[in-house]
Amino acid sequence: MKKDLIALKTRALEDLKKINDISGLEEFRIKYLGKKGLLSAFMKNIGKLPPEQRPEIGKIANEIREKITTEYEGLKKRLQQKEKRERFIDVTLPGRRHERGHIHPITTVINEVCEIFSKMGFRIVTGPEIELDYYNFEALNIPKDHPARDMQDTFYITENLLLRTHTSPIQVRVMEVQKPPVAIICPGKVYRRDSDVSHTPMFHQVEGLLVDKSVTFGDLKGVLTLFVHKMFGKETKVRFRPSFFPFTEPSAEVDIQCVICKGKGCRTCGFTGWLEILGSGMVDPEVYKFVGYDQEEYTGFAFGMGIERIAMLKYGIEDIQLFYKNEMRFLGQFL
Ligand code: 2NM
Repeated sequence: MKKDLIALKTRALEDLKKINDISGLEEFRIKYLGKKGLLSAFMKNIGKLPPEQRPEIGKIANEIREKITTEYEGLKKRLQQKEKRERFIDVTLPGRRHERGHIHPITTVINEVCEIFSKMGFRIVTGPEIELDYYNFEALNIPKDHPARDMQDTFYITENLLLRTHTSPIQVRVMEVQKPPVAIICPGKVYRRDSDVSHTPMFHQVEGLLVDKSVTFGDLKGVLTLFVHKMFGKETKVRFRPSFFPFTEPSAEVDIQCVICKGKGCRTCGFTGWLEILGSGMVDPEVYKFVGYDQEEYTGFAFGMGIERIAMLKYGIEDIQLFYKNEMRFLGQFL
């Protein structure tokens, strides 16, 4: 009996050590100290002992109950204090800072380009990113077997529906419903199926179109030279280099003197001293057939540029992927 009591005490104190919350402690109380608990069961059995043993065993039992109760109360107090500490809110702690939002550098460059052309009288027009094959290719004189239509470049949704690969379809849509004079500037997202270190599957373009009576290649050169001077500074040298697009004839690519090495030759300009910044040309009369313009009455020029490229040159950024990683240490430089 005495041995059993000592064993019970040891077991109780061991159990108590393992308890780390109030609900565990309540289980302990019921098991050992409760009315139907182990200690009460012992106490009831004392009456069955021979009378000469009762006082000694009774005394030990009482001492053990007191010891367990004291330990139980002590742990209860400590656990209650711990819970209180965990609920406590320190109102003097500084709040968590939230970054203030700002305009993305690509948006800033789009806005700058659009403002320059706005001031020259161009109207800003946007259009759908999901386009018909007809507006993205057909009406732009890009034939069915042209490499630009290849599955490798275009995200097709169905046979006739695709993600636009340039913003020119906006211009076709405008020409369909508005007769000249037309002077529009069309910013937006475009999609192409190439992604490697120097390409992203989505990027931004701004394209422009001006059609009227007697618009010349001289007008194209004048407008685009003015744009370059406003965008990169009046001292920036410009050159027009013959090129080819299915929707313009003649076509020209516009280069500026390298903004990094000032024309001396460096890694950025491939040691040519020049950087290509946009494509342009006189709108091919074939395009006018699709929109119902009289080729004898009207001429016009169009141009297009990739905004990421302009932004990289303007800010000296080497990695195009940085625009889309949402790293605040990068984006935070353009507040
Ligand atoms: C470019 C380069 C040259 C262009 C042509 C047209 C349209 F609709 F008038 F035919 N829009 N955009 C064009 C011309 C775009 O981007 C490099």
